[in-house]
Amino acid sequence: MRFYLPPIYPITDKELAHKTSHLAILKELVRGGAEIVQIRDTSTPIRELVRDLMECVEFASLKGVTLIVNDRCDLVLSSGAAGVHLGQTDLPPEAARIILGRNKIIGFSTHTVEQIRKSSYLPLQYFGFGPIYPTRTKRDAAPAVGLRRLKAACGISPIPVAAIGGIGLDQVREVLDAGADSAAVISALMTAKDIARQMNRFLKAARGTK
Ligand code: 3NM
Repeated sequence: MRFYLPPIYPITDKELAHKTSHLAILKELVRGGAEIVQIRDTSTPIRELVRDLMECVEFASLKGVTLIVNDRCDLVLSSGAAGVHLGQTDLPPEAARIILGRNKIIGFSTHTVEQIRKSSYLPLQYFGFGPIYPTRTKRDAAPAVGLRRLKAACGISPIPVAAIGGIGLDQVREVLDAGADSAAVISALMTAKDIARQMNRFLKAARGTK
């Protein structure tokens, strides 16, 4: 499967964005130029989430945007999303691959260089690696790993790496310069007054033209 990981990887959070649907956030992100979006939700009742997700998938396919769902392979299949992002304590990637088949994207969170080394043989399209900086968005986040470890992780990874955790506009260039293919961002996008404009600023920062 061909997979391109764009330089900015936005992740939705309805609470931080003060929005009632992921669709509303997705529309803003796409207006700002997003090419990939992860829908992340740990609290919405499943039936409401499924409805929202169906609309997100329809919108994303209309716009040619890659839609990834956090954690839930069942929701990926039922909605027709492009793939799933898995954490270390979610369904193992091998099991997810059996469920999803060959044509879905699977991303996998890692927090140490050793985890990347041990996961190199897995059927994945990209790694998440972090948190690079301290973050308050994920309650059970691992200790911050910093740029030196990010560089080491990118150096040994056979697949693209999305750096995550505490990344704001001022950190984008340094994580990309350390070797990351992408900067994944939650709070610095979701808490912006104008999410579309902020998305655009992040893309400009990635290009070094902010
Ligand atoms: N995963 P923010 S850090 C969802 O280290 C998530 O795997 C992480 O949010 C990891 O951009 C994180 O607001 C939170 O710091 C990222």
